[in-house]
Amino acid sequence: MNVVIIIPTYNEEGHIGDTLKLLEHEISRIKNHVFDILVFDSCSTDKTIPYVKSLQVKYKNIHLIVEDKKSGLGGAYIQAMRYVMKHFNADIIFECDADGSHQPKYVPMMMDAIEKGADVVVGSRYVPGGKIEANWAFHRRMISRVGNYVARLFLTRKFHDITSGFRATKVFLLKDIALENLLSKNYAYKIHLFWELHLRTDAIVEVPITFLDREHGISKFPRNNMWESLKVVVMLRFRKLFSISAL
Ligand SMILES: Nc1nc2c(ncn2[C@@H]2O[C@H](COP(=O)(O)OP(=O)(O)O)[C@@H](O)[C@H]2O)c(=O)[nH]1
Ligand SMILES: [Mg+2]
Repeated sequence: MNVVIIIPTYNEEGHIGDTLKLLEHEISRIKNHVFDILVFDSCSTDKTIPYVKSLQVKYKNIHLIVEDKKSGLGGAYIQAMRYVMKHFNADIIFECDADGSHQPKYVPMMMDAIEKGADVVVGSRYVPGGKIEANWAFHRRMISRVGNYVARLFLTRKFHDITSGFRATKVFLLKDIALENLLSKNYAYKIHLFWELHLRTDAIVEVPITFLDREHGISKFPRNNMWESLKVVVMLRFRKLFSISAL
């Protein structure tokens, strides 16, 4: 299969080098699939962009797109996914943070789940065996826990980590979704995208991961995204209630 790992970046000079090198190490050990990495940057003002460019000299499968104006995490992913669907012959798209929280060592396990028939694999912090390292900032940990709790309460109890940002998804599903119409262009896009995916397939598997805290830089999670996430959850429930069709 052809796999593209999308890494969104905004000022990740402290991490992007290690993340890319670790990913290259993991994917070099997987012989039966072809991997590309697409870094989608939103005009980082630090050394993220030159750092990625320097690694492109060594690793020919690293691609870089820099958008003109910061459009938010969802905006970045929507553009990156549409680019991949247009320009790569990809079967699988990974969503993966740049800051080391999503450990590349889980990529082989996630690909195993795909090989066994999963359409969507979620790196899950909230299934048995999964965890978040204790040093993740208290407020960030609470937002994640409460966000997941509310999303599960209003949407579906079937899954445990609806807001995980570490996922592998079959492209045929993404092609069926009008990504530009997702209700959020920021972090809450994850909830809506997951909702649309679960309407289209039963083959969603959660695999346990240990989520590490970033060692450098700061979280880019905008505080007001808590309310946006709540709004998205309520709107999705409302749509379901009144049988308003999926995207
Ligand atoms: N391209 C792009 N990436 C972003 C944006 N906001 C956050 N990111 C990236 O999304 C990932 C998750 O962000 P992070 O700050 O670690 O959020 P947290 O872990 O949820 O607190 C990181 O790789 C960030 O660099 C954005 O506006 N554009
Ligand atoms: Mg992070």
